[in-house]
Amino acid sequence: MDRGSTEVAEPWWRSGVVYQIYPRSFCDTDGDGVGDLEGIRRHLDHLTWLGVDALWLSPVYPSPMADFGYDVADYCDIDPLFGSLDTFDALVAEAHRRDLRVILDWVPNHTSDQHAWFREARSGPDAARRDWYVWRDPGPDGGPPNNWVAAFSPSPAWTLDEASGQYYLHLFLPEQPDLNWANPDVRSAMHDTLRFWLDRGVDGFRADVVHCIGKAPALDDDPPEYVPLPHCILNDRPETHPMLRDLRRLLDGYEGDRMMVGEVVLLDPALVASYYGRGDELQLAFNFAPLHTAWDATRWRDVLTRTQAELEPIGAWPTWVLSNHDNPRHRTRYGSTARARAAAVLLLGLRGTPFLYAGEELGLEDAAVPADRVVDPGGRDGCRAPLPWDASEGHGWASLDPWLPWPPHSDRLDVASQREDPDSMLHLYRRLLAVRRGSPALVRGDQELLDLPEGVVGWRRRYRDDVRVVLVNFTAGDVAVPGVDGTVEVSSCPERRSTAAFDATLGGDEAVIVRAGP
Ligand code: TEU
Repeated sequence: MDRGSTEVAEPWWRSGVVYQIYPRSFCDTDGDGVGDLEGIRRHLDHLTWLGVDALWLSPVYPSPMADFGYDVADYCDIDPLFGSLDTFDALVAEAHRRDLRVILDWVPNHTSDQHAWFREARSGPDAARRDWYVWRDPGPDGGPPNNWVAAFSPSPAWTLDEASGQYYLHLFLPEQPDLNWANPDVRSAMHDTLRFWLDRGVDGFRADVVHCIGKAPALDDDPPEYVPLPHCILNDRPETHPMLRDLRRLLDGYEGDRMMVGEVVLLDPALVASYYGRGDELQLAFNFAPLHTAWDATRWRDVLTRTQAELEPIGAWPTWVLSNHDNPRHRTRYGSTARARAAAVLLLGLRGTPFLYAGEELGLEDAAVPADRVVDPGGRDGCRAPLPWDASEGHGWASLDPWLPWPPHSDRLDVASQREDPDSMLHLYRRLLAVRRGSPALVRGDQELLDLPEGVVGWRRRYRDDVRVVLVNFTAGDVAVPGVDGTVEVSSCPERRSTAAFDATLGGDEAVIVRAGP
């Protein structure tokens, strides 16, 4: 049988690896201390050398930056801080020339309070776009209309508009009023914003807190035992699903596998699973339970088991992410380079689409941000520290004074220094990405969790006759792992020679990919 002819090509968002760029922190070329689109364009070679398939840009739209771009003032333009539509087009064209897909962050749940829509809505109860946002009269005690709590600080998700005496809803900052997706004009205007970028050639979107767009019509109180959890991590409504089906139809109307990965901040894989619909809602949804799982074999086995049990039966393709711009980096959370290296093997050995966060391939830790340099209302500055490109004082940035302090050890964890060192974290990621790309089992194979000694989690990936076993030792000491035969294709441990037969022992905090068979 000619196997080649029976292969069905996987869409890129299933077979590929996505690299998240936080544009403010990637590379500054104009000397204002903030990264820009030109800085991304100049470093596309880093991404192709590394071997990722797509880049996701955190928001680059015009914004007052109350939430560093997640407060969008205009969905159809680029903030001058980052460049222009022309520099954006040039970036997409160059990325595509290198076979890199580009996905944009799309922020559907809320706009900036400086968006023209909200300025108009706020002008009075009779404003044409009043109902584009969520307004309510005060509650019976004159306070907020319900008990919902905003993110970032335990304060009400409502702000009183003195002029009209009504409150408006914001699940995040008061500068981020929630759009009213129950209004068909809002849905249609937001669909237009997607078309604007799809027509420009972007390959898809990461949809910010997309599980929040549908809200209970009565805006009922959250159960008192959940307060003061922010409402954004509780909102899980049937109203959202038809909205997602509309978005899916819109994307499917375009050529070329356009996709949407939804940020679903519900920490239970069973809840996340529902956002894939019956294959007619999100193509991908983030699953953050693993990101919040400590370096512990029992907990990891549990979260892998639950994820597989929820997603596999419905044919939903998983996603894996250990770091992003909202959480301490996993190098910082896990506390050692050895663990961060093992985590890289784990992340790239799982069935599903991995998302890397710029700088994790360097093993960066969070920056220590002194009190007088804190800028984020959500306390997330540490993981947003700038990326060091070389060991010089300015680390390849056009300004010596970037908007946040450098992360620790920037003069040895920089890209240029690590490229010189074959044992570096950077080379480990590159090797893992190459090994993954070269193995149908790792890209598209099934996944079976193995019964292994305490402290070790592992799984077998298989596609036809291609087989890999991934083993992760979550303990600090050696563990014997009998019964896995084959050659070590990659190890997190620089001391272990790859291409050697697996000797049935894992070192402390070591992870390996074993290629089964001789
Ligand atoms: O984040 C959603 C969200 O709820 C969080 O991850 C949030 O950062 C965390 O709960 C704070 O502890 C998304 C974006 O990723 C984030 O950067 C934005 O601030 C937020 O939405 C609002 O748009």
